[in-house]
Amino acid sequence: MNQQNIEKQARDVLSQNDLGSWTQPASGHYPHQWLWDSCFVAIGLRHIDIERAKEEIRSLLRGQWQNGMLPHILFSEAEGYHAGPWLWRAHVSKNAPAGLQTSGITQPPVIAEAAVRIGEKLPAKERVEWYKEVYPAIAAYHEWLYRNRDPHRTGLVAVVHPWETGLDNTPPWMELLHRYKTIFPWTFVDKAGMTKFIDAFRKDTKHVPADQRMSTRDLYSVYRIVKQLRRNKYDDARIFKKQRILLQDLAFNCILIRANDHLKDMASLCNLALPEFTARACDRGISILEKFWDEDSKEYLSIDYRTKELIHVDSIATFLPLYAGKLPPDRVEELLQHLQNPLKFGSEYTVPTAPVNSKYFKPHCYWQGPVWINMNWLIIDGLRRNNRTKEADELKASTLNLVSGNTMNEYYSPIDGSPAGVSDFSWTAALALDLVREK
Ligand code: 2M8
Repeated sequence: MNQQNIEKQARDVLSQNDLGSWTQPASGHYPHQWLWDSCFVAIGLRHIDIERAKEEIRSLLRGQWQNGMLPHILFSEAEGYHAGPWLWRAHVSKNAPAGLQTSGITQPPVIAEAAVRIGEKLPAKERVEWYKEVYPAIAAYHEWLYRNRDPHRTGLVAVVHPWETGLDNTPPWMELLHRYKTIFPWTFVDKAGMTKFIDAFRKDTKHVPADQRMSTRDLYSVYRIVKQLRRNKYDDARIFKKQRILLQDLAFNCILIRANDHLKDMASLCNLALPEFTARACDRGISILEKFWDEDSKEYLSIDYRTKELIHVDSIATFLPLYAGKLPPDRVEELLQHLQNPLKFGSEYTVPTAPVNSKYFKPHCYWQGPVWINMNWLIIDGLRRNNRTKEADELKASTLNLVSGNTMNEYYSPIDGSPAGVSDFSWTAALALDLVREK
């Protein structure tokens, strides 16, 4: 592995995608600002330009809604993106910000992690100033999540759209989606040979081959959920009353639990109080993850909010409890068995986003198989904090090898390591850089 080569490539990709105070995930295909992408970008940028890394976070906060939500996309003027402002029409909500177009949903709450990683690089006095600057907005965001997305106070938050998980077509979500019939007459469309005609309207497959993305049918179901959210004016109380599909997503909750720890550290350093619901979540810590544990398969799984049942479809999310906090050693062992099992997640290039024996597995299809660098980064961090240094080092080395022999792509095949998705992808660059610089 050539660390200098990685660093050079990473800097080039980041500067190419830098639009002044924020970074697009990739030019052409993703010309707007995404919530968790910018957080990962800031984690990498802190090594080359700490002030610019702060700007990346500040620019995300421009989009905060009045109720505390941080939207998953902040739109620029660029056109051509398949789910642009016209789809969301976020202004139907009284909470949407003025003077800026955003989506109406959120994404995994990595922002406290990014703020703290930047803070670690600052001298003590500046660190306190930095935390004081961003803490109120991030605390309001966590509080919104617990207040609005956990109406029955279960301790777990629910997501209202697959894009909120960041793992767009992750198997558990698609499983839920397929359980319900759509009104659209797909069977007729298929039989009449009209699918190709409908495919032609897709904008999301302009820069990547269609077989690397969701099926047209799934994509239209996903758009339909946006339409429902819009009709409910992005009002969580209405959405929780009416919407059929809601998911207590494992990955999202693990990231939030880790983020709560970071928020707590920021608060204590600045002598600030945690808001009510977030403080309660901090006290509960990772004990709440027991709800996700399936004793039969010895895996963590997501929960269908409506039926309260585990969804028996596994995905890479099963490893994110390692990132959430310190697990009992026997649990860590169980997870490592899955990680190293060649029939599941122990593919030639790890970690696949769906196990190779899953009915959903496709080596090049988005979040149903390919290796994504942000997922590896979270798992490496989790392994370290669970005292599995050897396994963390191995995964770090294989991740950097994958990137260094290739271009910085959106994702890679777990079978042969070939790069796929869009090229020159920002978080691949930023997190590879962070892994290279990790002490
Ligand atoms: C992908 O998601 C967007 C919708 O948000 C899309 O498919 O158009 C996902 O990979 C998501 O995790 C990521 O944040 C976004 C931008 O990179 O692209």
